[in-house]
Amino acid sequence: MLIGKPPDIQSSEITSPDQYAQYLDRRRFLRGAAAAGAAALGVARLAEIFDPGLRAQAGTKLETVKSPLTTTGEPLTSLEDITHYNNFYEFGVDKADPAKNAEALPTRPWTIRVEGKVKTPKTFDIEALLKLRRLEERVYRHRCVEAWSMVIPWVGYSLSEFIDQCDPLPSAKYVQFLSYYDHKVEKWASGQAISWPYSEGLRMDEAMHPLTLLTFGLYGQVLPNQNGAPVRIVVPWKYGFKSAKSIVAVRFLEKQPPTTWNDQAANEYGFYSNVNPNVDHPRWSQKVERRIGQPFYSQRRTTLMFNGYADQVASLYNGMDLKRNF
Ligand SMILES: Nc1nc2c(c(=O)[nH]1)N[C@H]1C(S)=C(S)[C@@H](COP(=O)(O)O)O[C@H]1N2
Ligand SMILES: [Mo]
Repeated sequence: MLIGKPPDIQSSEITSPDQYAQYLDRRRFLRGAAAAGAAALGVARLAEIFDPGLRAQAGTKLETVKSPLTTTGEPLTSLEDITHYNNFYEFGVDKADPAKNAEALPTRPWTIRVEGKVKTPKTFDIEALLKLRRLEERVYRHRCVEAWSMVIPWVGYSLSEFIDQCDPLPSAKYVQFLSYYDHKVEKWASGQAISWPYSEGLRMDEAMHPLTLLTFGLYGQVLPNQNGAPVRIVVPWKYGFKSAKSIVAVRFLEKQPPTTWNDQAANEYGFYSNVNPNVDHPRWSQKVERRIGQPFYSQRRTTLMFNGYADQVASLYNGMDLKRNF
């Protein structure tokens, strides 16, 4: 039997989370039907019956509670923009590439390896992580170092809840996050001058801060692959590149870990990378940002210190020169 590529709905036609879910349902259905060779059955749930793993895919609803740590009342960026204007270099360098290519990412089975300065190294399965704590919906501002921003309703719980399960030793001063990397899957990565896997890191107190989110979803649904499925980090007071996607390992370390963008250009991307309008990037200003998806007359906004989270996080950096430690 021959079933071709699912007839792609133009992404411009997708406007609401519900429509997006329907679109994904349809794709899952078609895939499942192809696998079963039973398209004629025409049952929407067919895919799930034949492949329970598909339930874990983007668009699946997640049960959430509202979080008091939702820190903005600004209008949300549309699901369309959040899922079609991405940085995920493993799947290509253009903003539109991850939406086209990240379908190749196998999000099940999935585990996170915990290594380094811990009582005992362990491996956590994604299903266990999803059940570890109640999932919260948290709306955060998202500020890319490229001076654009969004407002995103993430789903997850504080990374500290996970770190507590890892039993780090007192000697653990930093945490490193490593993203999934397979050059056969992420064919777009090998042509780039980056040494994969994507690596990011935080100081232990930053990682333990309640705002730092272990993230499983957005808009009440499982993360779309292009946004870092099935699990990623979100650190809302730092430039977006600190928020590693699709993580497979968490390492507790005594020393500051090497990180991808800092390795690329240490003078442009510091280890801390706190959003700071007073420290310009060598090639552009960080004083203003362009809010994606807003009408042109309201796109330009003043960038706020620590991306607007100064009240919560400024004390982490007491006594530090933030121009030197950029
Ligand atoms: N593994 C990995 N993680 C990554 C990136 C990447 O290229 N690879 N890009 C970073 C950058 S620069 C940003 S702005 C955010 C973008 O997240 P979003 O696409 O969900 O908005 O992911 C960050 N995490
Ligand atoms: Mo970014």
